[in-house]
Amino acid sequence: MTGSTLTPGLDAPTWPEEFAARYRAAGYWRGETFGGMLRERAAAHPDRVALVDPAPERRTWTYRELDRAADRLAAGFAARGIGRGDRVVVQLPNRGEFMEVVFALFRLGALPVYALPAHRETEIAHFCSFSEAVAYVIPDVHGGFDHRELATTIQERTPGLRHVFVAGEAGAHTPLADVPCEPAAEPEGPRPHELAFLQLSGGTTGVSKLIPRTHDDYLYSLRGSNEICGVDADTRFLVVLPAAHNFPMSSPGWLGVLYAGGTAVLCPAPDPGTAFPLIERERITMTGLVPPLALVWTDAAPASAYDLSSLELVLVGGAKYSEQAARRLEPALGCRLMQVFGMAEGLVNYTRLDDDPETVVTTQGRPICPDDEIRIADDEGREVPEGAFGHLLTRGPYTIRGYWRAPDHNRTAFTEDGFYRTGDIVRRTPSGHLVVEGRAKDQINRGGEKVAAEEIENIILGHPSVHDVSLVAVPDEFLGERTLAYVILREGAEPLRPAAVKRFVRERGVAAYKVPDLVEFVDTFPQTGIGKVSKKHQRSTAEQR
Ligand code: OOB
Repeated sequence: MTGSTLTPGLDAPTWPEEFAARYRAAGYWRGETFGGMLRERAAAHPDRVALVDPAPERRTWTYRELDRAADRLAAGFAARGIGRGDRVVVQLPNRGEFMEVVFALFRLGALPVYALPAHRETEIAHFCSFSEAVAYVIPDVHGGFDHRELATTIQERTPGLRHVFVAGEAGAHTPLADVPCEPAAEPEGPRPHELAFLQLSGGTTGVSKLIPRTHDDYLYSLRGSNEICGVDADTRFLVVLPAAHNFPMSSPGWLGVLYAGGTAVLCPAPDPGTAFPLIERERITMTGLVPPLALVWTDAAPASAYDLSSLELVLVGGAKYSEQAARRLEPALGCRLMQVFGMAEGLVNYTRLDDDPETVVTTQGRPICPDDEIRIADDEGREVPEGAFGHLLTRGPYTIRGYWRAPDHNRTAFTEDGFYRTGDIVRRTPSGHLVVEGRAKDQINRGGEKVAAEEIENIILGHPSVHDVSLVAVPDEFLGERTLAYVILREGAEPLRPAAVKRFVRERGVAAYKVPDLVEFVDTFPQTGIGKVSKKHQRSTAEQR
């Protein structure tokens, strides 16, 4: 049996022992943990700057300071009963507290559940209740939104949520600043093969799935990414995208940079007006962007008065980057481009620094690891001829074997022999690079932000005037795709305006990027041969509008 084994305590299928042994023997899994990694770096170069949080006043953490902050915060969390295996929903923006909190949790073996700052009541309530979280960590106010009020509502709905910690003015909750205390003894901490955190899936179903990543597997993906991207102790990485997302975290991201002993600089907002002065002031060498942002930077850079000459490499990924846009980046920003096609479930592909320029602008890269197994299959699961396109399936040393506590979903999302069905349609070039041609999953990729159609359809179906709804992607020059909700009203229902549908979704408390961009009322949906809604047909109708 080459499928997967369910290990007690992990709450998810994991790699069968024969694979685990192979990955250890190959040197991918080295028995390190995140807590141990920070401890080692702090011992090796205590005074090097690990983190810079430039706003509102510039704060820095040396490796020694970050290590110590993590220890003290871990001791404070432990004193409040938080320990190994406990889940803690972390919803912090790009601020230094984010890294202090997650390293404190790593040290205890407690599992951060990474929420995005944009998430609202519906998502957070699900993460807290589904993960049976014992604590929730928030900023006070971020982007004009008061997270403390949301936390109060969530706590009322989730009896098991014992603590709310607030970075800033705490109101009715516990100030995060009050938590740290002197550690009495070293916590026992997690084992390398155990879970480090739960990442969120882009999702194709009604609710996001949780992705269980281990210390061993994630640390390997950092090491592999660092080698490919040339990350070392001199790298100064600007964290532009939300730090909780897998791309800015690990491709190579702030965790990769900390692994290498470099410096991560936290960017409070992604616009050139905020980022360019920081690149100049902090002598940034590397960053990662989603395609729409790369476009904005490409347009803004030539006329910018800021000195961007320290930039060596910009990674672009999360959604398809058009070839035309890709060709413009290097001349405009005066640095190298690398495309990255990754997923929080594991597999990450990069173009390489020694690839020829055509490969860099026309492909989405090749896998990190020689033991990343790639299968490109037709609808029946048969491998397609070399160079033809098909469904991408993958298995390897840092790709999960199953979602957390989701046995039913796992049966369809993974093959019996443990391959993850990515839902992406790709082809492989003779050099082994992948080109993303499309998507089979029912998801809209809104400039890197993923919207599961079913999640939003379920919400709109709750409207008393709505009989049926279908959410599809429409092409968009800037975002790549936007969302369009086709709505059939109930017979005799009051006519609705598109704005009322959008407001209804917003008021249910979801991230703003999930509110439909467009709403159209129709009488019927096109059907497939067996009577299902034909989204393919709807997408092509939408394209011709
Ligand atoms: C990254 O991770 P997720 O989990 O938010 O989304 C994964 C999905 C992929 O399955 C694919 O559908 C899409 O996002 N995607 C791309 C892409 N990169 C991701 N589609 C086309 N071209 C690309 N370059 O988005 C993510 C995780 C780690 C590194 C980079 C991106």
